Amino acid sequence: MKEQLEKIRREALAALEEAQVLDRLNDVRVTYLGKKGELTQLLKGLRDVAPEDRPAVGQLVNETREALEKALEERKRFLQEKAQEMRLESEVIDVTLPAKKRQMGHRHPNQIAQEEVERIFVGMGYEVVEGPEVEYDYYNFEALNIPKNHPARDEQDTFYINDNVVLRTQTSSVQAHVMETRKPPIRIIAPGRVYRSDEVDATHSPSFHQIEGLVIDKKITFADLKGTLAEFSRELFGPDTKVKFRPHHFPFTEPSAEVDVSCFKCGGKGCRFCKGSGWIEILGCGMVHPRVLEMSGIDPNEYTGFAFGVGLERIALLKYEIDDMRLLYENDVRFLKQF
Ligand code: 2U9
Repeated sequence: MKEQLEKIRREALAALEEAQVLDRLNDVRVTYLGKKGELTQLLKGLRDVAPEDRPAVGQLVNETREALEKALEERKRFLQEKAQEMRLESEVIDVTLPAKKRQMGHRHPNQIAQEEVERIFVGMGYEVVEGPEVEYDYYNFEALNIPKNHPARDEQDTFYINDNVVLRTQTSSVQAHVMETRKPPIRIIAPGRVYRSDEVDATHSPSFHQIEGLVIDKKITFADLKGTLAEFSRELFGPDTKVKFRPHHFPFTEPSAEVDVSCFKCGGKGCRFCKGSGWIEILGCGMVHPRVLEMSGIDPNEYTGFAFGVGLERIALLKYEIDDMRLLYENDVRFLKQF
């Protein structure tokens, strides 16, 4: 039995020595020290040993078990340390390597144009208001004096969600909400994305951006409108900019006008940029139609107001001399970072 014990001890120690990974150590423990392990089996044979020899043999078995357990623990610690060392070595960071270059983002030309227009009007005391892009037909059309049978309702122009809900075609819907919920004086601008069922080309897109403005108070006149938009044009295109108001028609304003600014490339003499005319069209405007005021619960005998609308893409294209609107939507960083 003594020899058997010696043999187990030798074999077990050799197996431990050979074990290179922690999992293997467990196999060795099960083989020699486990419930059905070799040492346990040997212990069962103790009953065949002469009673007088049992204490000595028993002690020998225990010594062997203790020795193996100790060796197992030591090997375990050794393998754990080795694994830790290997992990640290593989995870080492070379702090001397050059850092990855971080790509800086860039404001989109539309965003730059929007912030510029906002800055000018906020400077004149306007408040910036936003509203939903999915809108009730009522706020997008009816409240702006565009009833169901109006030609401006041409189905071609609008994305309908259902009979009563549309993707807004203008941010005027935001102003219609404000008029309904607030009392004058009102002085707001509403920037945002709008949708029209247009084919994509160099000057059209089914989704573009506007800023619309609305002022309502007692004694607001067309002179206030002219002064405000002339000041806006000078801020945006330079102090020598002249403005020209051409009569126009919008259902929500009366009278209505389109505004041209003197060409900021040639100063109004006429060049390729302004197609020889000396003028560039930039926005539409007018005095808020009395029926629009009435529909929102504002008395047109007491209050008057003016409104205007600017296409932001148009401003961005003009300011940066970009000749194709599609470039604004392709998200090519090489293009966008020029502005
Ligand atoms: C209310 C009443 C009237 C907003 C206005 C325009 C004229 C206009 C265009 C500019 C270029 C749309 O993006 S565009 O195609 N807009 O010409 N917008 S007056 O009139 C309003 C707004 C709100 C309650």
